[in-house]
Order: sequence, then C-alpha cells, then structure tokens
Amino acid sequence: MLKIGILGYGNLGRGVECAVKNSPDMELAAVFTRRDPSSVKLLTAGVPVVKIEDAANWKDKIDVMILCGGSATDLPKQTPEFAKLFNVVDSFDTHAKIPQHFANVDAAAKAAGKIAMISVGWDPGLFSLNRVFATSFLSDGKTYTFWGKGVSQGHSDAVRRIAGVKNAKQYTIPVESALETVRSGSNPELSTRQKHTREVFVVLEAGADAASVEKQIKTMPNYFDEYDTTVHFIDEEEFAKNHSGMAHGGFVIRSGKTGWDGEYKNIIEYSLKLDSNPAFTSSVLVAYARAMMRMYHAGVRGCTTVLDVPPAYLSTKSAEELRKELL
Ligand code: API
Repeated sequence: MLKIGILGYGNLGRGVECAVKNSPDMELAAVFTRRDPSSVKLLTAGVPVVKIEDAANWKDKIDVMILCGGSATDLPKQTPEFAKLFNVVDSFDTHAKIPQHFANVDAAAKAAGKIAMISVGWDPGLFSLNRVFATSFLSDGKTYTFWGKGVSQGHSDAVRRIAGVKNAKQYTIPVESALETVRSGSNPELSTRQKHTREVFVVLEAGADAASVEKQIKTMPNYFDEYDTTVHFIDEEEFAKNHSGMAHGGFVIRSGKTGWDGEYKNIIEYSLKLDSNPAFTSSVLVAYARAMMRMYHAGVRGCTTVLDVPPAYLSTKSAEELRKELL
C-alpha cells in the first residue's frame, strides 16, 4: 500500500482524497493544512488533519505527498520546500514558468535523494503528452490546443489572490470559428488572442475598488494579458446560484502530412469533456503518483514530468495483463 499525504484541502485536495479511495493500492495517511485542523472535515473517517508546520514529523510515514495548492503563489515555494522531506507530485500549470520551477524542484529533490513530478494533470499533463505524440508522429504539421468552454482552476485561483476579491470564477471560451478552421486541416496561423476569450465573474470584498481589480485581472502576466477578457462583478447570491459548476475540457489537434511529397493528409484529435476539472486532475495526479514511485524504486531521483513516465507504470494491472487486455 502506498501511503499518500495531501497538502492543501481545497477542490483539488478533496479530489485526491476521492481518487485515493478508489485506488486499491493506496491509502490516505494524513492531510496537511494552513487552516486550523479542527475546522477541516475530511470525507475519509479516521485520517488525521495536521498543521502544515508539523509536516516534517511525517517524513517517514508518507510515501508520496501530493501538493494541492495553486500555481500563482503556493507551488513555486511549496514544491521545492517539501521535496526536501518527501517524494512530491504537483500540478503546477503556469506553462511559461515550468523550466524555472523544474530547476528549483530538481535541485531540492536531488539533494535530498527524493523523486518529484511537476505539472501533472490534463494541461499541462495529458495534453502535453498528446502534443509530443502528435508532433513526433506527424513531423510535418501544426499543433493546436483549445480549452473550454469551462472553468480554469488556475485562472480562478489567480484572480482570488488579488486583494479585494472575495470569490471568483474564470471561464475559458474557445473561438468556435478558429476551432472549425483547424478541424478542416487548413493549418492557419492563430495568435493566442484568436483562439480563446476569457470571462471572469468576481465577488468583491466590501469597500474594494472594482476598477482597480478589473485592471489587475486584465493585465496579469501569463494569465490574462494576452487575451481579450471580460470582467463581471456580481453578488454572492448570484455567484452561488449560477457559478458553482467546475466543468472543463478541450482539444489537442494536429494536422500534418505524410508520404513522399506530403500527399497524405492526417488529423489527430484528442478531446476531454469533464464534469469536474479538479476531480479529473486529481485522478491523473494519483495515477502519476503510483508511476512515480515505480520510477523511484527503479532508482530515479530528482524532478520528472509526465513525459518521462513509461505508460505501463500508471496502471494497477501487471505488464502481462496490459499486453493481453489493452495492447
Ligand atoms: C484554461 C486552461 C486550463 C488548463 C487546466 C488546468 C486548470 O485556460 O482554461 O488550471 O484548470 N489553461 N491547468
């Protein structure tokens, strides 16, 4: 049995708890929180909730710590810090900052003799794998990623970190005409702005300055500055009534040519339709935690990503079963 720790008990943390429950080879050892532990009610009976400051006491009692904080401010600090004590998995999703985050986590994990895996989920994660597959199989072509329409946890979290914001939800909306052109195989040049728009619903704290919050959202680097973003200010009642969902999904599409003179046209499309973005991300995190520990036992140390994982390591089935049933 793999002993799993969860650090951060929000939507993602709760999702990991559910995914661990449904994994026959894992058990939840403890949940670590910044909040007062007595205020955190788990779904699993009998599992301790521990203050994050006391995590070091659990050093030898946890095989993998799954970090469930946000990419905007939590993970850049937490993942390197906890990689000194535990084997860690995170879902860091600021694409532009992945190389720096990887270097920080790699140094910490190698110094401690631990393994780590960053940027696990569906994008980055499963979509990254599909971009690598498609680009390798159709070397003469073009790859497109579309998200939505759906709730980006990363963007919603980033908005909630702005002073004066009480609650926020961000919808990523694909530009349908761009998606259609791409599906036709015509390989257009599309800028970031031409592929998606973003829509944000914000509940302000009393006395907060709406104009300033709107400006901070629209100019936020890596999250909003390259997009056309609409911001709506609403009250808590409307937020609870109309914005409680967390559905998301998207597409990775590559069209490319094969043959002597590129005479054959091919389109690869990978698609996800998710009722709950964090619940799905969590089940990806848990499968990669299993795979990461197989890599650890094979001698791998330092930071890794989904691109380094042999697919058979993800499964609870044996290599023989996989060859017979899924190959
Ligand atoms: C978006 C995507 C979503 C990726 C999924 C996940 C998240 O703009 O909607 O934050 O929800 N980047 N990384």
